[in-house]
Amino acid sequence: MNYKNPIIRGFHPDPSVCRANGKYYLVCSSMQYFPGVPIFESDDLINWKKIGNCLTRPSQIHLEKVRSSGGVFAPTIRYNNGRFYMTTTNDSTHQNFYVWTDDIYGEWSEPVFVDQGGIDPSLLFDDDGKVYFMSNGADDEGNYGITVCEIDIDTGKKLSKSKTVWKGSGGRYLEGPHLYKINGRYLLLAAEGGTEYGHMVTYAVSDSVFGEYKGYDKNPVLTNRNLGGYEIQGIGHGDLIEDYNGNWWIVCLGFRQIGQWSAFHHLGRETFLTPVDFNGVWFTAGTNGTTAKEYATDRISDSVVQDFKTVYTFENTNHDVEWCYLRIPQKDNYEFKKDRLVLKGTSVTLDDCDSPTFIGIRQNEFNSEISCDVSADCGEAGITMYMDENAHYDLALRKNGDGEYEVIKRIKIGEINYIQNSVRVYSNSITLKIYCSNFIYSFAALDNNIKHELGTAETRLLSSEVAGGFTGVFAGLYACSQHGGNEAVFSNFIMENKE
Ligand code: 6LW
Repeated sequence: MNYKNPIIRGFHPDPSVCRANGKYYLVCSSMQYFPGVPIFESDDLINWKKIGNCLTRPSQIHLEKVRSSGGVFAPTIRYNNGRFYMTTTNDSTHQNFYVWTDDIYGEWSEPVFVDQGGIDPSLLFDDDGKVYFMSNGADDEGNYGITVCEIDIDTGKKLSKSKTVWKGSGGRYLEGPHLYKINGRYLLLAAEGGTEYGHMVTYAVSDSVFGEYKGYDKNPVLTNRNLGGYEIQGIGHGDLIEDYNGNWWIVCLGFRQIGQWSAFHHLGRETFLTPVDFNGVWFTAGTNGTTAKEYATDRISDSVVQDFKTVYTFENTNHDVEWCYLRIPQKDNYEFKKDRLVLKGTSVTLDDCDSPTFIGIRQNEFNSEISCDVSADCGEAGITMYMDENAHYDLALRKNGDGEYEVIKRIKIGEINYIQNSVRVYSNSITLKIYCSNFIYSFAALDNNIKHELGTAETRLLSSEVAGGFTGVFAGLYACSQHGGNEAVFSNFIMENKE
């Protein structure tokens, strides 16, 4: 069969994968968004369905006023003896912890903290029953690198010293460690080069868990850093998986740049699947060590068809699963009816590093059309293409000082914050439309079937290269009001992706 990368599109970075009960499960980072750590399920490694989130209760994760791209960093998912474990870092509190569940469709436990620093924790359940915890932190002697300790999985308590076992192949930002026991040897996978254009996957092997580790002599085993002008960049931070037929793969992150010679990406880091070949102890990955946009593979049956969801509506999405809030939401400000959503605005705006009344869904393709009916009597309510509080484009209905309704288009890029266009409308119930393409967003509004064009804005200015950070653009529905108390009704939401 042929499959296309990325396999999970839009902001889904730092993937980690495990298998259990005949299926595959995958998690990603979620940063300042809530609920935290989305979980996907698959039968074939190609088609992934979002089934929930690991961190669904404020008691599990501190996110209040955390900086954008802080919060929940790279997670790892593992399955052992009937139980799923997800370990991650809250980068804003500098704590590593794990949560567990015996029911992948249910709630996860309260956090169990582990007293080892660094980011990107992972777990190895060894075949002798011991459990190892690793991260990219310092060890008990103050050495930096990939650091491992043994833990008691019931309490999170360390049963050994933390020991730095590998310093990587020489790239900057050694992170994302995952340790495996394969054919009696320990294999340590890591990311180096930083999560941008120099990103890569490297590894080392050892006969014993605490080392000594010998690096693969052709590291990096996987990187797109030399593929100038190729759409897919930033390949790195992977997790190995052996499928149910004995084939090996890496899920890893990467991103799609907006144009061949336009090194900007605004959809965030996404999840890719790369075939792996083991040759005894060592493995190679991808197409000469790179990840391609499309693979023809006989490892997956021809009867598997890759099926991307292209239409998102209120009716066909589960708001608890597919939609996200910023930080910890005030739940009373969100009321879901069957076919509409009522939002109550507060004085917190999209420019604040806080929790405005906002609910968003990831923009997961370059070409997309977004439309929603909005009605509101006061305040401001609309759709935002939101990267973070310093980079967003808003299209909204609002009542101006003279008591008239208008549709505004706001540009917020760093210190630039202005209403770049506005048009008078005669109804307090209008349709907002945003057309997304690689390079521009176009904005329009329909007032009693009269279409007003509000011009365009560049996607580039919402990209990670301009705005910074580790997230990707969301299409968000929002409401705000200087004096609080406005109620806005959203209906007929549709985001439709085009090829
Ligand atoms: C993550 C780190 C990284 O923790 O980005 O790509 C950080 N690598 O490993 C945030 O996603």
